[in-house]
Amino acid sequence: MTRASAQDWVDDLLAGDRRTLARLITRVENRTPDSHAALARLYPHTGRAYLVGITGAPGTGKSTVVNALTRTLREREQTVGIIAVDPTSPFSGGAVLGDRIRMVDLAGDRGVFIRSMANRGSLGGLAATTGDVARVLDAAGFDVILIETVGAGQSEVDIARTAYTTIVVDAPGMGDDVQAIKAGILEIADILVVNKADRPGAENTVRALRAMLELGHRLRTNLHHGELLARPASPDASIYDFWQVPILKTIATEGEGLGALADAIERHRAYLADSGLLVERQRAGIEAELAARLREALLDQLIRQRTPAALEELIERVLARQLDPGSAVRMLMDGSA
Ligand SMILES: Nc1nc2c(ncn2[C@@H]2O[C@H](COP(=O)(O)OP(=O)(O)OP(=O)(O)O)[C@@H](O)[C@H]2O)c(=O)[nH]1
Ligand SMILES: [Mg+2]
Repeated sequence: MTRASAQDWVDDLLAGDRRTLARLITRVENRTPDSHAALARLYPHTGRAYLVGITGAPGTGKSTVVNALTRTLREREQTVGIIAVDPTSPFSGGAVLGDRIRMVDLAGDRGVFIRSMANRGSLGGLAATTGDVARVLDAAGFDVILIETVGAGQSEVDIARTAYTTIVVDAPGMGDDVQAIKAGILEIADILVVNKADRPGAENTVRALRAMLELGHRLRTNLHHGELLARPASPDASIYDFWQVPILKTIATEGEGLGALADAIERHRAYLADSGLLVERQRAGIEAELAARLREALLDQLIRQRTPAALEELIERVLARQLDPGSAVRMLMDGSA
């Protein structure tokens, strides 16, 4: 893609061409050097879409919730872009086919675009790529972008966090009362969903989640008081922290409870906009993204400047206790290694 053709691609994308959309996403996903020009050109056309993250333990029904929520949003005349970040299979190294099969019934609708992304290798890179794919969908004019990740680790939680509203999905009968707690993702939930409410134990899951929320809220309140006492003049955004995380029950396979979920997303969106927190979240997101990209670029650059043998030698010296890891890094930085 030359600079001129990057402009053509972006023009076609803005004009609503679906083939261009799919091809551009593939290039962005593969991080081809020429996709950077297209991303730079389409960036001024982004910032209109509303980003919603859906995360939770494996098998809680995230994809089914995304599917059913998409139907509800379509009934409300909103267009929906979906990014499903699949866990890497240690065997195939590819995307989980099941997601595509379950979501295929949405595929005929021009107001919906679904992209499955395999999580190959670096998760830090995946977070950046997911953000870029979301920007392509944003520029293409989708009203809402749903990003599904398995809440299995910090990096995947970070991906969900790039969204403005984060939904954490739990379900009864997952072998543990509250699966979400184990992954430490409760803190990032703006909305909690107990899916599979048709199953026994749904009420217990709701109760357990409510107890965890109340405990977390008390801890946070104490912390805020501590901060406020220490820095009374600080215009801390936490004074706006009065969003009550709703716990909603859904039966995604039956499409039940999805209207209430769509309403909750709308309420949270209004809350973020009115409190000024939306801009805060966006600014924090940009800061985190710049830091992550810089870290990756610098690491890349430093490693590319050296031969594998030189790095190997450095590792051997650290292993032999001739050099400590901190000094090894300083030598890499100042070029003496
Ligand atoms: N009984 C019942 N089953 C459901 C419900 N929602 C989803 N399921 C089933 O739960 C299983 C897992 O659903 P998925 O939507 O693939 O779950 P997921 O969280 O996306 O799974 P991963 O992406 O693999 O982590 C499927 O067999 C669904 O049919 C529900 O509300 N009730
Ligand atoms: Mg899924």
